[in-house]
Amino acid sequence: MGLLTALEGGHGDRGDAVVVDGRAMSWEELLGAAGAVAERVAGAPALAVLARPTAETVAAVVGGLLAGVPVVPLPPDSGPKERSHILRDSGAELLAVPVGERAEDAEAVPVDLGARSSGATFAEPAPERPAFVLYTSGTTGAPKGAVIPRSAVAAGLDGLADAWRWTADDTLVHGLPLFHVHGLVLGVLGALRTGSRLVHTGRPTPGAYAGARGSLYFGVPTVWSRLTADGTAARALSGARLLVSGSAPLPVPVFERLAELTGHEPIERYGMTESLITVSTRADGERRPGSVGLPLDGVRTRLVGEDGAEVPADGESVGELQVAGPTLFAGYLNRPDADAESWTADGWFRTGDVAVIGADGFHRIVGRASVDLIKSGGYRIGAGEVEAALRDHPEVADAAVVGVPDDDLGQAVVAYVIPDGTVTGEGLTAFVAERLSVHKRPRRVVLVDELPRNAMGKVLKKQLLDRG
Ligand code: MLC
Ligand code: AMP
Repeated sequence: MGLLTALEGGHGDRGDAVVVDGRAMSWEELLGAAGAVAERVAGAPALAVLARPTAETVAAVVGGLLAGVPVVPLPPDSGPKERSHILRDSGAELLAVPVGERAEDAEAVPVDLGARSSGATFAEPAPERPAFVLYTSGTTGAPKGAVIPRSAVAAGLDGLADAWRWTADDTLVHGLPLFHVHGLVLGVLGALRTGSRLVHTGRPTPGAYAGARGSLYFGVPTVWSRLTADGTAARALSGARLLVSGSAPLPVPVFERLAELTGHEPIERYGMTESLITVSTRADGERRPGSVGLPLDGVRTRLVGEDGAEVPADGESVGELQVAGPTLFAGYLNRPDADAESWTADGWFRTGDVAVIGADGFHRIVGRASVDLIKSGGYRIGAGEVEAALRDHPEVADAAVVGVPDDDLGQAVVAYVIPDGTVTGEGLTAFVAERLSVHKRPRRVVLVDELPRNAMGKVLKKQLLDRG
């Protein structure tokens, strides 16, 4: 059986199995449109998909997966610098776009929701074949392509179905972007594998969540925190079965307020692009504020100290979280250097997150090893990539970017810039937004005469963070 077991299993008679931003499709329609894409792209080395939150995006992704062609989601707002990097690095010459749209830098594959496949069938690709190449930020440089095997997607989704008792009886609701693990792998493929109905709300606003009448809701902490600020919308979720938070730490007050307003203690789960979801609290278990719970079925975790020795799971000792198991990616595309840094000699993946594990196995994420990976609204943003974009400006002498604690976004991107001319903060924000995805632009630019540095010349980001 294929990756999208329920979809391919032919439960085709539900008229609104997938609703994206108001556009409803039955599974039969989805399979028809996706089948036409699959016939068009079969044999290609990769298929980039312009990943707007639309039904066309879902059909294009499913088409690539049916044909066994690795799918490369392209953030729809990525500026030319980021976009050309993703297309070039992934080797994707085809770009799926809604029918009638053109693509200037790739061969357009038109996605037509009215199309029907000619009925060609495709052999199920080998489990080790890549399902996706997902571009994700490191601390420096351009985003890296994480190669995600089909077997990892299958294992990850089955682990979550088990932990969350996620079945075809659920209606999944979310409004997250369709180019990351959360919104795309869990939020679309999870529904098509378990057979649950999917309602994608276009944007993850409190009003849209309240109106969607789902049983299972996904959100990043910013979404949950904004929902709790709207008591009426939050109370509308009291009829749901499960609220799930992830992609960044859920503040304890938001957990508590959500429980108070909806009657549901949220599930918190932890993961990464590279590992998919590895740790979660369970539908039938304790949901502890500030804790991400237990490893999913088949996943192994350990904590390692700075000296390389394993740290005890005693609820107090802190170490870098390392993970192993069937949900892990195969490596970074074209980046043996990044692979060498990320994998240990004995085959564990170094998450870069710092954690504590209790004697009862519960995991608590306490921070990140590097200040240069920022999480803002659940988006992962590399300080180095934003700094490089700022330095491309002719009137910037130097720049340092930090993630400042922020009640709404978790962290906000703040840039300290030494100007070399008359440039303004606003001008620089717009300059970054034109080059990279818009969520990477600084929320605030502080113009300074110099940056604090240590004797080696390295910028002291801790000092910048202390300035706020
Ligand atoms: C934003 N705006 C700015 C700005 N930044 N304007 C000027 N300067 C800036 N620096 C604008 C926006 O364009 C928007 O305008 C308005 O301000 C509000 O922006 P916002 O505060 O960013 O809110 P919003 O756009 O609503 O975004 C919040 C959010 C979003 C939570 C919806 O951050 C989001 O979708 N996050 C999800 C990220 C995600 O899915 N991560 C998963 C990674 S996978 P306008 O005009 O548009 O209103 C992963 C693995 C795992 O992590 O574990 O899941
Ligand atoms: P990404 O690659 O965008 O998927 O981001 C992965 C990172 O998000 C992880 O390395 C963590 O730092 C962070 N993250 C995801 N889920 C959680 C969570 N529940 N609590 C804390 N951090 C999280």
